[in-house]
Amino acid sequence: MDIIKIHKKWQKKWEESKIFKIKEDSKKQKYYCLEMFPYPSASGLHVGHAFNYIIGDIYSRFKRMNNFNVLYPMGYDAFGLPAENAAIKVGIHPRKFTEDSINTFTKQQKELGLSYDWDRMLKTCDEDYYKWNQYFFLKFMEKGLVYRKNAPVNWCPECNTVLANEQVKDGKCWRHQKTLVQEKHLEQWFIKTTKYSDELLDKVDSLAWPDRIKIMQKNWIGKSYGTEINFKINDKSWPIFTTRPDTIYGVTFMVVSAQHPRLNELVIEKQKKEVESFLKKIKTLNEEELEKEGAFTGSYAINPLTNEKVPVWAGNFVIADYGSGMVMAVPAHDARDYDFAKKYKIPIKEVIKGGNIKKQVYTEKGILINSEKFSGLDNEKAKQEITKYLENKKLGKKDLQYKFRDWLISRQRYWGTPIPVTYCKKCGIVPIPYNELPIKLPEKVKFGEGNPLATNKDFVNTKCPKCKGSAKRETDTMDTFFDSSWYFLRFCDTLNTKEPFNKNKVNYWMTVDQYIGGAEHACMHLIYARFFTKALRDMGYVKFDEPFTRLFNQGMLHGEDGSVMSKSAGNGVDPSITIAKYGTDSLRLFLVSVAMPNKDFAWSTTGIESVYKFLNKVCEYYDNIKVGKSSKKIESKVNKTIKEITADIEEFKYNLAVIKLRELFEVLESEKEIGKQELNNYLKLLSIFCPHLTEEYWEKLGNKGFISISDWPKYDAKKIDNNIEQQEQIIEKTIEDVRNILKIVKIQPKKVYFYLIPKEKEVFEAHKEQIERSLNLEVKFFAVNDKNKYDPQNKANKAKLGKPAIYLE
Ligand code: ANZ
Ligand code: ZN
Ligand code: ZN
Repeated sequence: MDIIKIHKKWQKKWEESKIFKIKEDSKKQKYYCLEMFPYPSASGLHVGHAFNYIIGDIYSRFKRMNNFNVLYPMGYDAFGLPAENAAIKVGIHPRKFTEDSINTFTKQQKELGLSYDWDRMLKTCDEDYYKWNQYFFLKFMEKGLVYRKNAPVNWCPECNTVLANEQVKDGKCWRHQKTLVQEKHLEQWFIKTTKYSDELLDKVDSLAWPDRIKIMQKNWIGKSYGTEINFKINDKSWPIFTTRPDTIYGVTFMVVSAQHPRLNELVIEKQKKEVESFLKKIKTLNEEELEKEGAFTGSYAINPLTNEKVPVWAGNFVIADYGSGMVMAVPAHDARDYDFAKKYKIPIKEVIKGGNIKKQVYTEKGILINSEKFSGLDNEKAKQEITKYLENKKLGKKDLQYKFRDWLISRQRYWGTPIPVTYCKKCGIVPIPYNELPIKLPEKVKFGEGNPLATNKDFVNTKCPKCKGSAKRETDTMDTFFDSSWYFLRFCDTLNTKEPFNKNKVNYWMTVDQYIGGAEHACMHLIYARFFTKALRDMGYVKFDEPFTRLFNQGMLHGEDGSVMSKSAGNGVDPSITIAKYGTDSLRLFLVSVAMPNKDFAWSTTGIESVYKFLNKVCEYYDNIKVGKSSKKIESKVNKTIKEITADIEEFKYNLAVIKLRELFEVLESEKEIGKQELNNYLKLLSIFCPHLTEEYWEKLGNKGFISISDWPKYDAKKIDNNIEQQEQIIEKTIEDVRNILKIVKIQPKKVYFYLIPKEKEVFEAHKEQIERSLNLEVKFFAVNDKNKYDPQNKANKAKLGKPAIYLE
């Protein structure tokens, strides 16, 4: 059999017989396995992507064979900037560009033998998908979860659009990692994600997700308990947020954000020039050279507890929309304040004992000093006492701050879902009525001259749905993360034309039992999808709180050169080429046999060659096998392997399962005849990794139906003979010992003598052939009490139970 071509035959048969098509079945337990759907790039898949899908496919096949009703769908996150940029660059329409990419993806995915229910395939750029984006947008609007606001926004000059907070990392665009984001003031659409801040935070602990992702989600929401304290500046009250009210006696200056909307009120005439040149300077600094910069405003603040006057500075390290956009600076105990004070020669006052603030900032716990009546208190206690005192005097109060912000979804780009509202001079903002959805993306537009929707008169000019007067359409489109926030719900009912999904279907299939994808989505996608689920729950669409019960992050695939595999690094391996050379089954088996799938590993040509050789041996074996009766030993080994592999797969320890499959194969090979059941079971175990060649031999052995939808083997505990298993281990260990000795000795011996505890002699004799074959040496056994034994070096007295003495000659 040709393992390079065999996938074609079986993929065709699966497709014709629609064996992976699935529907709700109340009698069966459901299982929903989902990989994060891909953005279809023009360059197609590399094996790193393939790895992701193969992990999910193996799991789905396993669950399916274990009699679960498995939902395993695939679709495409098809809107987005790259397609539009390509349109500008090479003049292909984004739709054509995207469709071509999707076709490439689908073809390559099919080649991998993935067991998707392809009838459920969806593309977010299809109007029967994005129509429901518009529908949910309007529903959110009805619920008060959508608003429009003029806000300072992150503008990427490269993307030519606004970005969400989550899409800005260290001041740079997540897509253009070198491009600094600029600040602009624009009217934008927001989704009120912060309504769910607490639930998004609290439910994190209930998720079976990798810890680091859970930590990232928590940090992203960033809930801080602290105190709001009112300082007086120029006779007006300016509140600040602090998590360290215990340090209030150490305040030596204040810092207001350079972007604070009321900064001007603080800058006195004499300081205007200085502040302006500071503001100019921080605009031109790039992130690497970005130090703590500031300028004195000329105003002073009065500390409410000490009545001391401290200078108010403007600074670039204070965030405008966190807390109140102003901080009380305590240079002795806060690292940023410390650097700032040193730089601008501002006094430093120690109020927590423990460090040496002349040399270094002290941020640890300790006892209060220089703090009037609070001196001597432990600082945790002092936080409470000082807050209480401030509350009594009406100078402050307990406060709570979140880092999490509402989701800015406006994008000034073409290739996305049009936001379904119109602007009417008379009626203001008017939502499009549901029965007029979808608002379609016009196909004929001009690219490269601003937002193609804004320059399209046919699109922009419309009638007001309310007064029928002339009106203008919204020309912003939605952030594509909107699309991916509910696609897993649509998969439950992809073809529904009347509603986004049927509630019963969604409640049957959801939640996603196993979600699989990269850690890069830790914040954006996973937060938005969790938000959507909660909002839809509260609107009565779904009955659960969280979309993804379990999350698995696959490891990164590296190229043979050791660096992360990517198109740009030039070390990408094309799965199609690999398949043409070694066959799909070899590729699949190789990708999961090197390491635990959540660990990084490197592509290796010798690795895949070894897998290819192994599979050829398996084929040769099945081509020539004499079906007969299995020995007790084989029965025991097969049952034990079933037991162990079943547990391994359940926990994604695919690589361990593969090792056991290889070991079992060696034992099968060493026998003269094997029973059909054992032969079948071996194929079944192998089938989730190598579904094509196992279908072939399943059929050859005379079985009916497809192995892909046969029952997973059950082990029979009674057939596992622990004695046999123990003996096997001793034999294997002994063989290994000899191999190790052979590595050390210089001469190549011809014979090996074993001195055995008498009761073990029989066991070793029974394995004589196996040992000889493995070592390629002539073998002789003696019991240690055998008077006639050949033992020139008196080794026999070293023999132990389970560890024979060895002599090579
Ligand atoms: C005085 C102080 C003394 C502070 C000290 C810290 C240490 P988290 O935990 O992140 O909430 N802060 C407040 N608003 C800020 C803003 N808009 N931009 C930058 N920093 C701001 O941090 C809260 C602390 O961050 C606050 O407590 C404040 O500095 C600063 F020894 O107040 B602290
Ligand atoms: Zn960008
Ligand atoms: Zn109107």
